[in-house]
Amino acid sequence: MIELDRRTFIKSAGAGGASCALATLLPGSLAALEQKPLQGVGKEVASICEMCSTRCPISARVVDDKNVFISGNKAAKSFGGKVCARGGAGHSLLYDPQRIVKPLRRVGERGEGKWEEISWQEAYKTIAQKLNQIKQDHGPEAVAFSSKSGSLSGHLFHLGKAFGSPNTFTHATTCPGGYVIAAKAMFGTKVKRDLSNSKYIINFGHNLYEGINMSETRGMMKAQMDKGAKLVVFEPRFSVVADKADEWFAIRPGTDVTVALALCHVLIYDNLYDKAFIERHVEGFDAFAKEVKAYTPEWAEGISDVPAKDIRRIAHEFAAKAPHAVVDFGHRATFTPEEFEMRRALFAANILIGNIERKGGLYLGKKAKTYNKFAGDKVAPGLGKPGVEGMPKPQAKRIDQVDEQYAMMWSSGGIYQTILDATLEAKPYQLRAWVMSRTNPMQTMTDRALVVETLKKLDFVVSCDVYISETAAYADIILPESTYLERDEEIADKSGKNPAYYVRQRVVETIGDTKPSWQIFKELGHEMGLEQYFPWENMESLQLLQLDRDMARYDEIKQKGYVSYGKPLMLREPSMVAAFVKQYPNAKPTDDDGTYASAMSFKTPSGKIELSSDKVEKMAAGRGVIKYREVKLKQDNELYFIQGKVAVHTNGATHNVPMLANLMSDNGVWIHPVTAGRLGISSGDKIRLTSSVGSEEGTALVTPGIRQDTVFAYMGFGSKNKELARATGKGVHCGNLLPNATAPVCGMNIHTTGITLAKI
Ligand SMILES: Nc1nc2c(c(=O)[nH]1)N[C@H]1C(S)=C(S)[C@@H](COP(=O)(O)OP(=O)(O)OC[C@H]3O[C@@H](n4cnc5c(=O)[nH]c(N)nc54)[C@H](O)[C@@H]3O)O[C@H]1N2
Ligand SMILES: Nc1nc2c(c(=O)[nH]1)N[C@H]1C(S)=C(S)[C@@H](COP(=O)(O)OP(=O)(O)OC[C@H]3O[C@@H](n4cnc5c(=O)[nH]c(N)nc54)[C@H](O)[C@@H]3O)O[C@H]1N2
Ligand code: SF4
Ligand SMILES: [Mo]
Repeated sequence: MIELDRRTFIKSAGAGGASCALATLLPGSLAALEQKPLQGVGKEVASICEMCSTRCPISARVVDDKNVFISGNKAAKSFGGKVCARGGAGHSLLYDPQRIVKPLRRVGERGEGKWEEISWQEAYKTIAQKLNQIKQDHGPEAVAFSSKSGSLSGHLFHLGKAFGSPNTFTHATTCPGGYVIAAKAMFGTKVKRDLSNSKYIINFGHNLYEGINMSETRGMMKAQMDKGAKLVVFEPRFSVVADKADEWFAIRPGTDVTVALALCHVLIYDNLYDKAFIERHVEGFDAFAKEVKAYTPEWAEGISDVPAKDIRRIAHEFAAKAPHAVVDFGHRATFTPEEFEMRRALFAANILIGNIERKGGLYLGKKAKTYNKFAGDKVAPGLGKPGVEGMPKPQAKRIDQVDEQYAMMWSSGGIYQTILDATLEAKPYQLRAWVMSRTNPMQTMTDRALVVETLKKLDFVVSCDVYISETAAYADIILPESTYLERDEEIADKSGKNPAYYVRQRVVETIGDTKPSWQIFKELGHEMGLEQYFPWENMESLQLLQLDRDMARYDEIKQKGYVSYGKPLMLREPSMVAAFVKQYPNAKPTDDDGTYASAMSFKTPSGKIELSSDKVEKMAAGRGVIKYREVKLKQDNELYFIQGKVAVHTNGATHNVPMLANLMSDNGVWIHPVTAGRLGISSGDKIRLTSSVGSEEGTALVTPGIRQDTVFAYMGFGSKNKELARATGKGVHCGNLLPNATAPVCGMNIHTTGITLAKI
């Protein structure tokens, strides 16, 4: 057993080679193993990146037995054969001496940093005994399972369901929940944006040039650089997207909904909207138009600080480029408690100009089944979902389904932060254990102190990670997962305008005693006596089940890594439909106008797009029609505190990856010169940020690129556990300043709050 006390930590962190010195002390870390040459498994292996959950297709090879060179998979055209800086740094994670490569058991208090190495068998046995005991005493629902979505969450949740618990959670309410629930309410399903073909893009704080998604980022670059698209950005600070925009408006945080509604007001009352489209495909227009009457640009200016004349002009410019224009509905949807209304208002502006299934607008994903139906032919093979018969039906209700208004939340997403309420206040019943994988809520949920309290109160906590993350530091057992470069996973659907599949494949032989998620949770399932629910032998047998044992297809996807079928199709785009019909002789006959408009259907109660919704009204009275409600995000004497992504780090995940930590290890706090002057603060000064729940020390970065009433910090910094040595204590910990609050209907965890600032 090795104890890492604060003095040892500071001593080693102060030295030049700090990270290695510390790592040699850490039990279960890679540094403890003999460093052998890297063994690749093939010359060039097509796989999938996991440096962030965008999961871009990559191609990787081992160079000189000691490094992995990663580039984009050229077969995936929209990704341009490229990776971002984080994607290129995968080898730095793989070979990091501080990575954990042995299961660990806590031997001190939670969070104290005392660990011992144990065998996998011992880890499984301990977890199985603990969880089965809790199940026997309190029912399976007393255990929550959480993971960032992806292959890993699939396997963890399968275990959770086999165990009988309904309580499975992804990061949904800290990220996409707002726009996904808004899309479900309006379109009945998720929608995508066709940025690359857009001639006019209106962007509300979607910073694609730092919050990177290779395909969308490149799409927007292409639109701007090759096609001369105009980009208008509403953002409280001068982000990189704002810097590359034609126009930037420093909007007041949390007030985007007013500008979006005012754009809709102008589109409707200046007669700029697509009446034919509305008549044919949209329900609830009249109620919406009536509500929006009061939401004039002048009204919006008073709340958002965006000049009314600009809102009016932008609405006209936007409509002039219709339908090849788009209001980007954003990604991280946690700016305001009114996220549901805000994201619906952004969708509404798109619906009004009829850009649905048009180039440069919004569209629905075309998976094999849909695509083949239109082609009248089996153009793309499907992908099987190997299921297991007789899975137990959970007896208890989910902890987040206490109120009808949250009924649209999908069950493998869930309202993540309700784990805190259920543990601390037994609301709606007592949680007793939390099994998590690839998630670091201590950084990425809100109110760090509350998360600590929750983890301390639980009877049992398991974390599966590649590091002793800030959250894993409070676990009883840590399971070391192999990095993505060392593991195989299922074939995944990557369909966009046409069907596509891709697959993660192991690039190098496993280093250390780590395992992939599918194996960890299967083996744990066996130990828990649930082996009947895990009939597959290994990943290869799972993949073959997905492919209906088609060996030719198996070989193709393993060789290419990414396979797409057919031509891009947007149902209302005449040129695309014409090319499609030409290609497929049995294709469904088109309408008279040469499109598939009449075949467009939506999974809403009316089968149409619902601008206003009876279903929503029944779930949450007063919300059937999109409406503005005032919110108070800060006290009058406070400043808004907002956050965002930085290009060289991912969420609460990469701050200890050596190469990326070297690039950036601190997050200066952006403050406007007028605000800084008033408080006597200069760039480089040590400052204190204080909110209703926490206080953080940081370094000032005085810049005119932010509103006077707002401060900004990149998220994910300032880790407080000593094991994450390269990140510990560096910068402001955003989650420590944010109170835990939940938005209506979509359940989002809110990331904007009020703070006061002072020079130290
Ligand atoms: N390099 C990098 N790329 C990533 C990630 C990463 O961590 N690092 N994470 C990935 C993930 S998980 C996601 S969800 C996406 C997220 O991508 P984005 O949605 O772009 O995420 P953020 O950078 O968190 O937020 C965008 C911007 O919103 C601004 N903002 C804050 N409050 C408001 C407001 O009230 N109104 C407006 N209009 N703007 C506001 C912030 O200043 C920030 O610049 O990025 C993905 N790509
Ligand atoms: N204050 C504030 N909070 C935020 C945000 C913000 O902007 N501000 N952004 C939000 C957004 S958009 C998102 S998506 C969430 C993300 O929050 P989370 O879902 O918590 O995910 P990450 O922070 O991306 O990664 C979590 C953990 O995954 C581990 N990990 C990395 N690779 C692997 C692997 O291959 N296997 C396993 N088992 N573990 C691995 C990392 O070490 C890390 O500890 O955070 C949200 N929280
Ligand atoms: S955006 Fe970058 S880090 Fe994220 S998956 Fe793609 S290449 Fe990897
Ligand atoms: Mo996210």
